[in-house]
Amino acid sequence: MSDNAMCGKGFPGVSRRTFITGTGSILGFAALTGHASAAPPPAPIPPGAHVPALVIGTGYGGSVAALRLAQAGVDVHMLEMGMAWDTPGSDGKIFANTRTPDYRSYWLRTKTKQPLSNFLGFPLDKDVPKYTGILDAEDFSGITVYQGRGVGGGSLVNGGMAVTPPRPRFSAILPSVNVDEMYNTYYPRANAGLGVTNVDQAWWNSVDCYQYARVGRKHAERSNFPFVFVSNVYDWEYMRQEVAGTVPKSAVDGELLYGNNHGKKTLQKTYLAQAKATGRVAISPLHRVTSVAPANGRYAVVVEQLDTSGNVTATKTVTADKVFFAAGSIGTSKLLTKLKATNVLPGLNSEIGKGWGDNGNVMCGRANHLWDPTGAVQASIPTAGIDNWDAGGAFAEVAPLPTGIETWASFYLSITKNPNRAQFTWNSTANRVDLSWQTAWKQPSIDMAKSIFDKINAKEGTIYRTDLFGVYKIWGDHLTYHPLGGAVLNKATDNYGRLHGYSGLYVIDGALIPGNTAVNPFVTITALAERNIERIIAADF
Ligand code: FAE
Repeated sequence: MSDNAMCGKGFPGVSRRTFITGTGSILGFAALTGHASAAPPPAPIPPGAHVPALVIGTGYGGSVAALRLAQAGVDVHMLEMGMAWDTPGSDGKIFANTRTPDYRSYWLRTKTKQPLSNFLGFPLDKDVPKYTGILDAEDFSGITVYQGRGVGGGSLVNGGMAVTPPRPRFSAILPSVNVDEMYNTYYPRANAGLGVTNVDQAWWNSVDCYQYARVGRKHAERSNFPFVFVSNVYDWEYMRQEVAGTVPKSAVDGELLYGNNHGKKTLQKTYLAQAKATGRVAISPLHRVTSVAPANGRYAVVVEQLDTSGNVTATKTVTADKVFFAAGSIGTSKLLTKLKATNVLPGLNSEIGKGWGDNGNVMCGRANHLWDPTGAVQASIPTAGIDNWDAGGAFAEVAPLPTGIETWASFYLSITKNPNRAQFTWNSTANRVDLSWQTAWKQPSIDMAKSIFDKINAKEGTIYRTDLFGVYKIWGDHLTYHPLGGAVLNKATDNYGRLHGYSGLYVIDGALIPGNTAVNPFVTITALAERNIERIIAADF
C-alpha cells in the first residue's frame, strides 16, 4: 500500500497490534478509534499550562513529531521563536521579494546580511528596521549560519530542493540506521508528506526561466560531469501558470530567500496543515524556549514571549511530560550545551555539542562569455546539480541568480565532503554558546568544488566571478545554509533520538545528523524524524 493511501487510515506504518501494545495511559480507547473530541491546548500557551508533549521549533523535525503524535491521539503544543507568517503586510504580501529586502527579511538586524553581499564589487546590503524577520544570519566567530525563523522553520526560506541521497552515501553518514528501512519506508513516507515531485523536463527545456540551468547543463556535460535533475517541493503546475502569466508570479519573480508567496509547498501547507487539522496541535509563535529542567517527574520549560522588535514581553513556565528538541541543529545544540554546562541538565552525556558540520557548503560564480547569457528571468527554484561526489567530493547545485537583469553569470552552491567538525561550548563570561568552526576549515570544500569548476573553466575558456562575495573574492566560504549535528544520533542520544540521561527528552531535527548529508538535507531530516517518532510513539507513549 502506498504511503498516501495509508495516511488516510491513521498513523502510517504502525500495525494496529503494535500500536495498541505500545499504547500507554495517555491514549484512551477513544483516541485510538478517533472518536475523542480533541481538546487542543490553547495558543498562546498560558503560564502554568501542562501539556503531554511539547515541541520546541516548527521546522521539519518538529512538524513530523507534532503530526504523528497528534495522529496517535497525543495533544501537542509547539513553541516557535519566529512569527506565524500568515498575515500580509501593507503591500498585500506576506513575504518580501529577494531583490527588495525590507523589515520582514532579517531576524533582528538593522542591516541586511545578504549571502551574495556584492555585485560588480559594490556592496548590496542596506539598512532595515529591526524586526523578527524571516531569515536569521546567525554569526559565530568563523561562520555565518543562515536559518529560517517562523512557523515552518527552514521550509519558509529554502530552495525546496528535496533530495534523497544515494544509498551508499546514507550508510556512510548514519551507519547505525537500517538502510533498507530508510529507503523502503521512511524516505518514501517523507517524500509523500512533503509533496516532493519532479519538474517536467520537456517543459523545463522550453522555458526562459530555466535558461540559466540549461547553460549549467551544457557546461557540465561538455566537461563530462554527470548532470542530475533533483526533485523539489514547488508546485510545478503553479509555475507553469506563472510563466503563462495567468497567476501572480512567485518563483519566476525571484521570491525565495525571504519567503515565497505562492507556489512553494512549505511545511505550513503540508505537515503542519495536517497536524492542525487533527485538532490536537496548537502553535505559539514568538515564543522562545530558554530552559528545560526536570520537575517532579515532568519537565519545567521556561519560555520568553517576544514582540516583533525582539523585546521579551513575558516569561512563562509551563510543564510537559515529554519534550522534543526540534529547534534546528543550531537551536537545539545551543540549548542543550547551555543546559548541560549550567547544571540544569547535568546528566546529558559528553557528546552534547559535538559533531557539528556545515554540510560542506561553499558558493561560487563563473563569468560566461557574451554568447552564453543565463537570462534576465531566472526561476528561484533550483532543479539540478552536477554530481562529482564520488570522484571529487562535491555535489554542485546549479543555483539561480534572480537579479532581474542579464548577468552572464553561472552561480553554484556546492555541497562537499568536508571532514571538519566543530563543537559548541558554553561561554560563561559572555553568557552565550560559542561554535569552534574556523573559516580556514572551508579549504577542503573549496578544493572539492574546484574539482568541478576549474575543469569547466578550462574547457569553456571562462573564469570565476570575483565580485559576488566582496572585492576580488571568489569563494563564498563564510557561510552555510545547511547546519547539521551537535546532538548526534547514537552518541548524544540513543539510536532513536532519546537523549541519554533523561527519559522523556528527545532530539528530532538536524542536530542528529553528524555534519553532512552528501546532498541538500531536509528530506533526510524528515525521513529520520519519521523513523524515530514511529519508534518513540510505539514504545514510550
Ligand atoms: P529548522 O527547519 O531550522 O527549524 C527549527 C525551528 O526552531 C525554527 O523555526 C526556529 O526558529 C525554531 N527555534 C530555534 N530555537 C528556538 C527556541 N529556543 N525556541 C523556540 N523555537 C526555536 O530545523 N535544505 C534542503 O534540503 N534543500 C534546499 O533547497 C535548501 N535550501 C536552503 C536555503 C536556505 C537559504 C537555507 C537557510 C536553508 C536551506 N536548506 C535547504 C536547509 C534546510 O532548510 C534545513 O536543513 C532544515 O530547515 C533544517 O530542519 P530542522 O527541522 O533541523
